[in-house]
Amino acid sequence: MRTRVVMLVDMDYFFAQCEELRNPAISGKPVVVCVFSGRSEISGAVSTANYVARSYGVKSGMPIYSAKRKLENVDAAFFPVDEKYYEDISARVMNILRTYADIFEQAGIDEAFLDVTQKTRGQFQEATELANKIKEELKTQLKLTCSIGIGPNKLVAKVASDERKPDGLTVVGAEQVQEYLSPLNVGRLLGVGSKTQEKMLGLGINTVGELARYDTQKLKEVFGKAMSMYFHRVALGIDDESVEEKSEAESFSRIATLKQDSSDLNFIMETAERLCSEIHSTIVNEKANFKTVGIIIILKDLSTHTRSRTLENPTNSLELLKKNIKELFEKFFVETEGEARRVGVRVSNLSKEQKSQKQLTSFIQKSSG
Ligand code: DCP
Ligand code: CA
Ligand code: CA
Repeated sequence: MRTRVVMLVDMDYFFAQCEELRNPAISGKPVVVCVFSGRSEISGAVSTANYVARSYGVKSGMPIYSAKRKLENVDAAFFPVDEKYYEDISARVMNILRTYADIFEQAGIDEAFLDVTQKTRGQFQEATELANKIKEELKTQLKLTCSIGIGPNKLVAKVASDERKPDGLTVVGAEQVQEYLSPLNVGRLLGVGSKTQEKMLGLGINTVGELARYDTQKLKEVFGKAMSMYFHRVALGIDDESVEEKSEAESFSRIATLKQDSSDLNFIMETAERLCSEIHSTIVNEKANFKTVGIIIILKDLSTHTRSRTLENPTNSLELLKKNIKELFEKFFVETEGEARRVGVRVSNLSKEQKSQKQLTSFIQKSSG
């Protein structure tokens, strides 16, 4: 596989930086963004804090009262989270980032992977210049700072983006991966939470280099086959996951007119099954999964009705689609009088299919401990 150049752009202290943006008066003060639980005036947790507040020991996830205590007698600003506003800023950030990438993948509200292999002709030097341009544009257009990591894959780019913050830029060339990762604390790796780190410490593993050299058989005994294989590869800086554009569409639907008006389930399902198959092809083409399935019914009197249900897990199964659609139609005609003229099928709540089982993201979810 030829060398890729992958960038991870992560906004600095994002929610707090957004608050600074619209409240210029708080400039230079500690800023704490809080998720108030509503039980008492200060119950809840810190969502994030700017770097001034962090210098007092304030951290994401800590109880609000702890943050207040750390900032006692300090002129600090506390805000409740305003997700809608941050999403609006996020969309502007992403629109700028998108223009710099060959392939663009938003990975969270404040971060995105950019595959820039073609744009930079595989040159890390060119990628560095590109990263500086991105930083410049975010500063002039939006007055926001970010930290950027560049590496030969997502894993290295992500770790590197955390290296220098705020307003950092860290470049790890394909030949420098081992050298760069080896001395780092294992806690820096995606998927190594505090519990996992503790277990590794118990095995005498402190650094990524020590993890890479650790006996894989012994690792297996502690963490199981899948996780130990993942840890081993990650410690070596190996990651083949591609940067992938997420499906733009929010739903897919098909609708058709019945040969005759009907409330007969079997008759309706003949048409509905065809629609399911059509949607299924689209889903497979788009490499997408759906989690919500729905039906659309236009009755003889031209009134439109919709019903939907959300499944437990995302899927691309045609069988599951047909089964759920059938149940929805069945339920509809039990509850509702009338004959259908047109019927439709819809899937939504879409996500991109994970092609490899060893996807980083699927592992983080499993190993959040
Ligand atoms: N967030 C949150 N609770 C957490 C972690 C994060 O509500 N435990 C929210 C607030 C953050 C945003 O997500 O601003 C992005 O998370 P990051 O982990 O990227 O953290 P920040 O952007 O706040 O800080 P950093 O400068 O370290 O990236
Ligand atoms: Ca961030
Ligand atoms: Ca982030």
